Amino acid sequence: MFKNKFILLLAAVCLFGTSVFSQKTIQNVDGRNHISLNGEWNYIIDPYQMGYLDYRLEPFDESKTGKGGFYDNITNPKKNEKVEYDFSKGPTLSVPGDWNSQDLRLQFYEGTLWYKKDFIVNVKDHNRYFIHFGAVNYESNVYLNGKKIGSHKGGFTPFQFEVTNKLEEGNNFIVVMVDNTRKKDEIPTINTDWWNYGGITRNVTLIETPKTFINDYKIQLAKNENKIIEGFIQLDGATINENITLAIPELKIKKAFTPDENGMVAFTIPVKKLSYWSPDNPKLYEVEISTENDVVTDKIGFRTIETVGKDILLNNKPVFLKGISIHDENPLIKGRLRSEADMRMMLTWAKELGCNYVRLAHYTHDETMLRLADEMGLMVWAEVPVYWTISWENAETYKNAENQLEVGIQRDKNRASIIIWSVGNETPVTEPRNVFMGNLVDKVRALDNTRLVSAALEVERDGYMVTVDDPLGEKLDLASFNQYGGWYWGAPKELPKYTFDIKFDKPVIISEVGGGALGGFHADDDTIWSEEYQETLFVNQIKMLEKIDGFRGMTPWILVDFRSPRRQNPVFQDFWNRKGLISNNGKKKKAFFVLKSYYDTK
Ligand code: GCB
Repeated sequence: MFKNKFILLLAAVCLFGTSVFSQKTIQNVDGRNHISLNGEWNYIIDPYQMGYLDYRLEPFDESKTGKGGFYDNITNPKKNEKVEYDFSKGPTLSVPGDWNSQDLRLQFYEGTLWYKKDFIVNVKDHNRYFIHFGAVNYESNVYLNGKKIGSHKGGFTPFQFEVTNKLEEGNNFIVVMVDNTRKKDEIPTINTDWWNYGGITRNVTLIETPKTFINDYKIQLAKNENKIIEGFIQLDGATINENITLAIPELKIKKAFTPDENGMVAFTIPVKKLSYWSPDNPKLYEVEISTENDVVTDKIGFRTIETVGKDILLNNKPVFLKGISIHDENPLIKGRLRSEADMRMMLTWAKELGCNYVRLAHYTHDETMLRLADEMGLMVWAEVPVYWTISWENAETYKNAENQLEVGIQRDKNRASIIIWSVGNETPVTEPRNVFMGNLVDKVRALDNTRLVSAALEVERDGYMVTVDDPLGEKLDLASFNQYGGWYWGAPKELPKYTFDIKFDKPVIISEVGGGALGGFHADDDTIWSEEYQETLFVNQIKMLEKIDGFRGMTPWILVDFRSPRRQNPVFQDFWNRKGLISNNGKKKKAFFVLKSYYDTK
């Protein structure tokens, strides 16, 4: 009996897709008709989940108690009615934006917080509506006009809920319960070297589409083919046999297609002459996809990327990756990047450093960041937060990691800037980990065969010999690893004595290298935390790395100082990781110029 019920439940879950992981989201949200739900949202800090659980820790069930949670958003209680919350009289937070940087009480907060926003819609019967979140860290329950519309977990990937027939004409309100409690079995796990910024950190958008609309598309060069554009277009809706037109006017491409019974069209289009996307020529073509009722435009670049022996070839030419690592954080506000201007600031600093490449560590960054990288000519290493020591043997944890990877690839597959998908960072070599990460590599290859797959591995040391021999390396396209000579091991001046034994005949990419310095602190170059120490570390690193056979690029750690609860030295750190080449005040440290002059001549 119980078993039958369980099977039924399982079937229901599959049928109605109540998974808390992200579903495929609409491609190119900004390219759709939409209303932004960004702006000021009222909030309630709720460390005991008062707005969700009764005193027996059961979720409120209005049908039994007549009393609901904060999602009811009661605003004008009757004179004898006891209501112990009121969004409308409470303070507000800016969305997008983490909560930690907006209210001093929340700087270290990890727990539950409720958001509420009123909005007005003129509902059109012939359209469909979706509420789309760019990212919410970490778990969320979303309610529209007092009714739950869905849940989600994963702090850096987008998700959406269809709200057709659920919106009211005129006034509506949305309530989001967010919980950023760290948990061992999640992705990431409890231990990270970055701030656990909570809240609705990215855009919230109400998307309006026709009944049948262009849901998704991929338009890229085929694997290692520089004269064939390949991809698909996917419709969603009742009349998925609508004809589709794909136009790239500058290339004189205009093709009409009839989709199959699933609303899908797969195509290959030969092209004669293309201006290839590269850092020197970040050419993007205007692309237009249309049906009888819908039209979406995008800007898309075309390039090839592959490895041959120890070389990386971009558009068939060897390229050296002059990079820097970047977190999604604006040091000037001590919070997540909130706007296109914030993101442009970061990438402009990378350009000033002479970069042609960035590592967007250690999780999926904002879609706008990738669009800017496309526009500004920066190649990108994109990553999932499979970081340090996670629960390798938990099947749910794996599902979560795979979902975050898949949703990131699904969202950004049209960005020419992305050349590498990374499946994780500094994970310890054990059999369960090799299986877990090996499966992620296979997943990436199944989803996208046009880009390189990598991970930031670790090194082993014996005297002056540094070895890279992680078995996962066999499955990757690059010999990519973090090494902290001059900081976590060895003195900066000794670095040129080290040699590397790398067991893979692949391009060598140093995914992290660096050391800390407090901006403005000057001393001799043997004094740790001084700018001079960091400067000498970089001078000698470069000497050491240049000797490595197959050295094809690097992303030193890191562009700017960033916040971390693990960095507690009150004089030199004060909750900042000081490995930035730029200080938290935006001032360039001496090492910035060492790396810049190296990149300028490379
Ligand atoms: C690493 C991690 C990075 C840390 C960095 C450090 O290897 O990948 O997330 O922030 O070291 O500063 O220790």
